[in-house]
Amino acid sequence: MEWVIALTAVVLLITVFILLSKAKSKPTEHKEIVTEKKSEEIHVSTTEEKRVDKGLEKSEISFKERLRLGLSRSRTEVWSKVSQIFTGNQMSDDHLDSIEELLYGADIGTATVSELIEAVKKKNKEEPMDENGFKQFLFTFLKEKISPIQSHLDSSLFSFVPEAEKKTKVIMVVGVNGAGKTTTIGKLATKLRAQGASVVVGACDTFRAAAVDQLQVWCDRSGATMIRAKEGANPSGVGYDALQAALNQQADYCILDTAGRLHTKENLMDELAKSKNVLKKLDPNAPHQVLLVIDAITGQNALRQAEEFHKSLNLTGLIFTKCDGSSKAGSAVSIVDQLKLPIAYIGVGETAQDLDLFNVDDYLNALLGREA
Ligand SMILES: Nc1nc2c(ncn2[C@@H]2O[C@H](COP(=O)(O)OP(=O)(O)O)[C@@H](O)[C@H]2O)c(=O)[nH]1
Ligand SMILES: [Mg+2]
Repeated sequence: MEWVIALTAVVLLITVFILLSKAKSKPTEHKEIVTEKKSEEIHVSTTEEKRVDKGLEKSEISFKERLRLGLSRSRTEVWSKVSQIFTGNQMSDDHLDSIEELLYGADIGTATVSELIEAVKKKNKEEPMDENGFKQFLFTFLKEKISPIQSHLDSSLFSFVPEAEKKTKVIMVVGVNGAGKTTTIGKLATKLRAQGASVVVGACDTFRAAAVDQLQVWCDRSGATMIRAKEGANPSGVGYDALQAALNQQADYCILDTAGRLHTKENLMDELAKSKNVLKKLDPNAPHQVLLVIDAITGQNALRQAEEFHKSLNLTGLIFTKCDGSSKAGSAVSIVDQLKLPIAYIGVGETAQDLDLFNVDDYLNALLGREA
């Protein structure tokens, strides 16, 4: 009998010991996962969560997923609220008011909102919509607004195809201070170099030495040639020299960084126009692209900016940056619609992999939280 009690006590002791050691190791495992997620965005979709939990490096995440991750603020703070409006019912006048409010909150602009609301009313009369019907309607409406304008985009902006006759494509990048011009050029040079293109970058922001150094780092890393001048040098001269170097080297691309300026400063806008025109001495068709960088957080105010830049420079397209840092990523739709200018690239972070061409379907799916 005594030995039975002793054996039971031993078994009990072993069980307690195993349970204690399991309890000790669990919180550590959990802590690691939580810390890992903290460094990522807070609102991540299920697929992304799985990838992060699996310990995949951020560099292994595709651009589509980065876009979804980057637009999570706009999605959760604005667009996903469509579901709360409907609560299972069909659309009523109350719903319409809430939808109008949501669209203004998304900063998509008065003209586009009015047009959208009119179209919703008409469609709902013909065929009453529920939540899914409305989401589908929204997707189609927004897509039809921007797709025709996006179709004018020159594909050589994002994919390099070697041609028998070497021609240097000149891209001038402009915008207000801090919009993301230099970073975007760094990312773009990296992407084009990775496709085998030869790239010359002109550091025409001669006002700030730090901006030139920042660009030098990107160029050194990507293998692009950088043309720089002394601080305070004439920016038009640097642009000219950069294009001359690009033509001498028969480079595929010549990308010009410019100093940020406020669209209201007439003298600075004139200087930019001069920098653009001086390039024509070397190539009458240069620059082939003049792209305005817009920080997503600017929302509808970007319209005024863009109109002024367009007046001085005849822009060919836009670059929409920092979509990851704002809930206003949806404003891209009305900006494209109002200006009739396509978005060439969209930026959702600070690394080279966080920039890619603006794909309407991917952007709208990420914004509205639809499965592709
Ligand atoms: N989160 C985020 N930051 C960005 C993005 N693009 C640029 N930035 C940051 O914005 C800041 C200003 O960028 P910069 O390229 O120097 O702007 P510039 O004055 O227009 O040349 C830098 O800290 C960049 O790292 C983006 O898409 N997402
Ligand atoms: Mg800069």
